[in-house]
Formats: sequence, C-alpha cells, structure tokens
Amino acid sequence: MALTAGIVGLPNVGKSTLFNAITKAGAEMANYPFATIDPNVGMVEVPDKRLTRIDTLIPAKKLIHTTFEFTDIAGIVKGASKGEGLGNKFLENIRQVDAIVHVVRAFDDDNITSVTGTVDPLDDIETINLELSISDLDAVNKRYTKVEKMAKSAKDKDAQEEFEVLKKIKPVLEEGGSVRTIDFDEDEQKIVKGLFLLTSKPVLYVANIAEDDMADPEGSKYYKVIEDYAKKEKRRSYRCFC
Ligand SMILES: Nc1nc2c(ncn2[C@@H]2O[C@H](COP(=O)(O)OP(=O)(O)OP(=O)(O)O)[C@@H](O)[C@H]2O)c(=O)[nH]1
Ligand SMILES: [Mg+2]
Repeated sequence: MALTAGIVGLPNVGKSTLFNAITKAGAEMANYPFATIDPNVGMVEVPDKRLTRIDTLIPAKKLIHTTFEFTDIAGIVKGASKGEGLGNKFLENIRQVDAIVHVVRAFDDDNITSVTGTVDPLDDIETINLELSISDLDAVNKRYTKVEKMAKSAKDKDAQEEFEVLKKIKPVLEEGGSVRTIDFDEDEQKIVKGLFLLTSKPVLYVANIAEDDMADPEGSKYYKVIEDYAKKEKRRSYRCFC
C-alpha cells in the first residue's frame, strides 16, 4: 500500500511548487494566496535498488516499486479554525495520511506576497501547528462526549481504554500542543492511530530556501531557525522525523 503525506503551510509559501517538484503533476503555482483551493493529489514511485537487485537474481514478471502519495492542500492562516481565510475544513482531506510535510517560507523576495507581511519561520510554524492542534481538539471533543458515555458501561472495555487515551490527549491539545509529544504505550498507540489526529503524525519540516542559499543551506538564517525548531520538537516527540 502507498505511503501517504499531506502538505501543509501558510498560503503562498511554495507548497504547490514542492508538490510539483516531487510529483511532476503540474498543479497551479501562483503568486497570490489561496491559489490552491481543491486538493491536488499526486503519486510518485519510490525506486528501491534492493528490489532491482532481487529482480536480477530472481527475475519477476513485473517489477512494482512502492509508491508515495502526496496531497497538496489550501494554505492555512492564523484563525483558520474560526473561519479566517478558507477556514480549516479542508484539513479533513489529510486526516488519514501517514505523515505531514510542513512547508515553511525561508526566502526573501519582495515580489512574492507574504500573508503575514514578514518572513518569520518560527511564527509561521507555530501558527500552523496551533491550527492543527485546534482542528484535532475539535475532533477529540466530538469523540470525548460519545466515548465518555460508552465508557460508563462496565462491559465496554474498548471505550474505557479509548477514554483514558482521550483524557491524556485533550489537555495537551487545549494548551496548543501536539499529540506526538505525549508518551503512549503500545496499546495506546494503536488507539491514537485510529483517531486520525494530525498532530499525532510524524512531521517533516521543509525549509523553502532561496536559490542563492542552495549551495550552503546552513548559511541561511531562516534554515537554522527551522532546523532548531525541528530538533527541539524531535527531542520532545516520541516519533518525529525531521
Ligand atoms: N523567490 C522564490 N519564490 C518561490 C519559491 N518557491 C515558490 N515560489 C513562488 O511563490 C509563489 C507561491 O508558490 P506556490 O507553490 O503556489 O505556493 P502555495 O504555498 O502552494 O500557495 P497557496 O496554494 O496559495 O497556498 C509562486 O509564484 C512561486 O513561484 C522560492 O523558493 N523562491
Ligand atoms: Mg498551492
């Protein structure tokens, strides 16, 4: 089965540009916020040298490499959960993905509109992560009331276990935190997976740096900020790849 990832970020930061670079799907890229409204979905093959090697030893009728599916969605702005911008309802499109790709603007260019008016990677990351937490909190709150009732029945062990997990998650989301920073045992992790929470997924922060910084990304002041944030989060997370 294909692995799946959802691309998130502020409007006009280069999400569709990245999506096109990976998938060659030719989605619209434009210098205005909310160029993407309906999600773009693209699939790429992930070549695996080991598979090719096995095929030379034991030839197969057909060689099928695994695939990775990317979904490029609309940009999120501060207050999206309260209806700002396009709102955050489209986050539902990526609830079921395996991982989140978080694109952060890390280039100066007066010709490319910034919805915040500045280039501030840390503020941008925190804005998006807060909106993801709020979206998860909505989902958890809906589930909480329902599962709380079910858990009162002594026979419903599943509901009781889920309720314990929801009790762990809710306060973290209420503080604007991410579910991936909570420690869960193996059984709890299975329950968390079934809740399809965006902040429980591994996240890959992508610094969209200027072409001039390509030769020495670490020389970019913006890159460093993003890398430091990702490293800090990794320390706090039980599973996060950066
Ligand atoms: N200077 C510069 N411009 C870039 C870079 N990456 C993307 N752009 C430009 O930024 C604009 C927005 O790019 P998109 O890929 O459409 O951005 P998006 O995040 O998908 O935007 P929305 O769908 O509106 O949220 C386009 O004009 C791109 O050509 C970059 O690294 N440097
Ligand atoms: Mg776009």
